[in-house]
Amino acid sequence: AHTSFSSQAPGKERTLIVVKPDGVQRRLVGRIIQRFEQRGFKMVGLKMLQVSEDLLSNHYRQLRMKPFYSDLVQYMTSGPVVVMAWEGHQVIQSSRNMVGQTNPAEAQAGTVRGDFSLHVSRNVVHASDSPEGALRELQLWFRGQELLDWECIDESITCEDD
Ligand code: IDP
Repeated sequence: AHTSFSSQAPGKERTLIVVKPDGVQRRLVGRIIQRFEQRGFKMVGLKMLQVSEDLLSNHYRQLRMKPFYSDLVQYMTSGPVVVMAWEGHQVIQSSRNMVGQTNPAEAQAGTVRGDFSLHVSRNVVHASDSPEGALRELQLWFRGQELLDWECIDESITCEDD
């Protein structure tokens, strides 16, 4: 195994998914992982941690001026989170679709937020929103050695080489 945060290779796109403290408290981690596995994506990194305010202020640096920012920091540091890196064909866009709209009231049924949450300030999960965001966030949350390159035996069946 060797390190890589992103790759230009087709089918090798990577994204960051975080189960937020409410998702961990409510024991939703397994069900969220299951959705990504069943879709056909490959887990390439996984850990549980207590987020520092430093990491969070970097992660959410575009939101520092928002009125809800201090509540967001309190929420995100209220307990452990589970951080994952997932790889696969167009995983960044697909996982945004699987996670649903930021406000659970607007999230479609069938999405994580649409199925498991009610309120925008307790929306269970984070997913990177763009290739630039995914690269930046994977580098922020993981060390290179924590991301693994491995072959999954069904890859040639779930995804044709582009
Ligand atoms: P995203 O998580 O869907 O990418 P962002 O706009 O980047 O949405 O917001 C980051 C997080 O900040 C949201 O997931 C949510 O936890 C929180 N947040 C966003 N808007 C509000 C709000 O209006 N009130 C409270 N919390 C919010």
